[in-house]
Amino acid sequence: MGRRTPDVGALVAGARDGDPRSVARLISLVEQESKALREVAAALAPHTGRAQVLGITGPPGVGKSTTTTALVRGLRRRDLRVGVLAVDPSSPFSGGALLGDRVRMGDHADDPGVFIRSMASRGHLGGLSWATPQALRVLDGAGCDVVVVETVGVGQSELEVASLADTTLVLVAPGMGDGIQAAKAGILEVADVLVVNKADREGADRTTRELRSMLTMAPPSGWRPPVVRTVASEGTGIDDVLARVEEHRAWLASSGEGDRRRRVRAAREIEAIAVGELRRRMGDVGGAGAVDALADRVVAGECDPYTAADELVGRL
Ligand SMILES: Nc1nc2c(ncn2[C@@H]2O[C@H](COP(=O)(O)OP(=O)(O)OP(=O)(O)O)[C@@H](O)[C@H]2O)c(=O)[nH]1
Ligand SMILES: [Mg+2]
Repeated sequence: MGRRTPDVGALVAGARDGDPRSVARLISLVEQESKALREVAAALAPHTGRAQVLGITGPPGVGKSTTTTALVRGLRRRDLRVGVLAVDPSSPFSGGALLGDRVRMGDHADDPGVFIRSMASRGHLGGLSWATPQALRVLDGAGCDVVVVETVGVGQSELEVASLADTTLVLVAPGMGDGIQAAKAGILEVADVLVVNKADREGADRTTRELRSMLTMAPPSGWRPPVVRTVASEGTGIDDVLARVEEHRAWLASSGEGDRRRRVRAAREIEAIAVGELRRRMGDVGGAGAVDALADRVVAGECDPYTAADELVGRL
């Protein structure tokens, strides 16, 4: 990476005009943890807060990418501008596109109303917690009405995506990682809309029934996640999903839950940036050597780890 300072003003203006290169460049600045990010964030701030963020999660192979593509098509038919962030927490930063991403790119390559971007977040302190919200801000500021965040791979990120989204879709398929499994993994708790995808397969009825029976109790929040069946590969049921998403959006607005979620989201974002900054400063305090010297004392029993930590924090 060169020392060339990006013209943030021009990039933000370009992004607001819907120039895909400017959007891509700004997201690259996020990936590279560019020093210009503060300026980018400040320039974007007045233009953010409009986009509706849809999180998509579920076990590997359930049809997340296929569903995302179908949703994008449905949203474009409604004349909405759409951003897609495919986040892969398991691979290192590539800055390039993931395979599925390239496939989908082809689908919408000539459509100026769609921005698609992959981000690999391994290697980032805090993973999704730090970089993804900043990329979301770029897409939001670029005028996307809806941003779909899709996670690739498994693990913690399945749950993390929910903390970024206004509305979280949890995908389940019959026969694989079905209802009970999903319940065990805790992903039902983060679902605002449950999607039984691959409804063309045997067992879809059973899975749907199971899920519905698990969700009979209305949660204290007052929103009971609907269960929708789809065949994403054929686009079947996607309009139904979008209708449920729209209902959820209306409920978020009328119940105050939407504002609450956004406040929690902003608080996490601030914390993630602050923690990153503290780590950086900790590195600056005499480098890693400072921690090593304290570690020696803890090993030798001369000092306990709390006292050592206090000492380190005191130097910041
Ligand atoms: N029969 C059937 N196959 C589907 C359906 N939706 C997706 N598939 C297929 O299921 C496979 C996996 O779909 P993906 O969309 O890549 O699933 P994913 O959840 O994104 O997978 P990972 O990113 O690897 O976790 C592909 O071969 C799809 O064509 C469906 O509704 N019915
Ligand atoms: Mg996928």
